[in-house]
Amino acid sequence: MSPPVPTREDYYRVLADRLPDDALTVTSLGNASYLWARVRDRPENFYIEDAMGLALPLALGLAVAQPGRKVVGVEGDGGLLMHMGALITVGAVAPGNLTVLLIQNRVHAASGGQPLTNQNLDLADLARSAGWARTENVGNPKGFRSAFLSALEGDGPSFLALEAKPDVQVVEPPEPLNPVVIKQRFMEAIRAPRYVSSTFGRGRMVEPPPPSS
Ligand SMILES: Cc1ncc(C[n+]2csc(CCOP(=O)(O)OP(=O)(O)O)c2C)c(N)n1
Repeated sequence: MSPPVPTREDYYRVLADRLPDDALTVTSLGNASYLWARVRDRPENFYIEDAMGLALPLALGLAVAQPGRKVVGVEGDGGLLMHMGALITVGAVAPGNLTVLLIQNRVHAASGGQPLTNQNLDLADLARSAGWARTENVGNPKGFRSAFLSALEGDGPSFLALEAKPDVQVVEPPEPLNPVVIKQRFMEAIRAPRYVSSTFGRGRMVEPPPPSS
């Protein structure tokens, strides 16, 4: 009998256990974010709502902007297929501090479980040919634990495709995710400068105030 396919939560438990305190996470829409908010909510989490396939490009931008921190992006396989160009761009930019966890459930879970256009792609192989430094297909939480530690210790970008059971049932986040609040909380946590616009595009970047003691 073949071993049971792990759930997204099985992997998230390992992630919560092993994530460095100052690491940034970007999670894709649906349960990718709702469940992560339940397992380990923190200001350094950026939860995406609705925009499919944008966890990877956003994580790439953060990794480049914050080279001193580890950045972990969680993307869905449907989202990756929709925005395949991002896979190629990461390979070209090659930020060493970026790790992407691909939840490979082979369906569009958050919209009801429709099968992917192609359920048999070896996405880790695609990432490898695009120039990612580390790529691995992972089938269980134990394998994930060691692959994730190696990814954190070594130079990336790392792409770990995690074989997971589809979770069509929507998980309730601890509270409704408000995109504006999520963005502001995240920007404060990473002390990101704020863009203040003015007429005719002459905006300026404003440094955040010093942290209150
Ligand atoms: C551009 C776009 N197209 C379609 C949708 C509708 N939609 C919401 S979730 C989803 C499926 C996401 O699948 P996947 O990225 O594989 O993540 P999973 O839910 O399986 O973890 C779809 C098609 C959307 N939000 N955005």
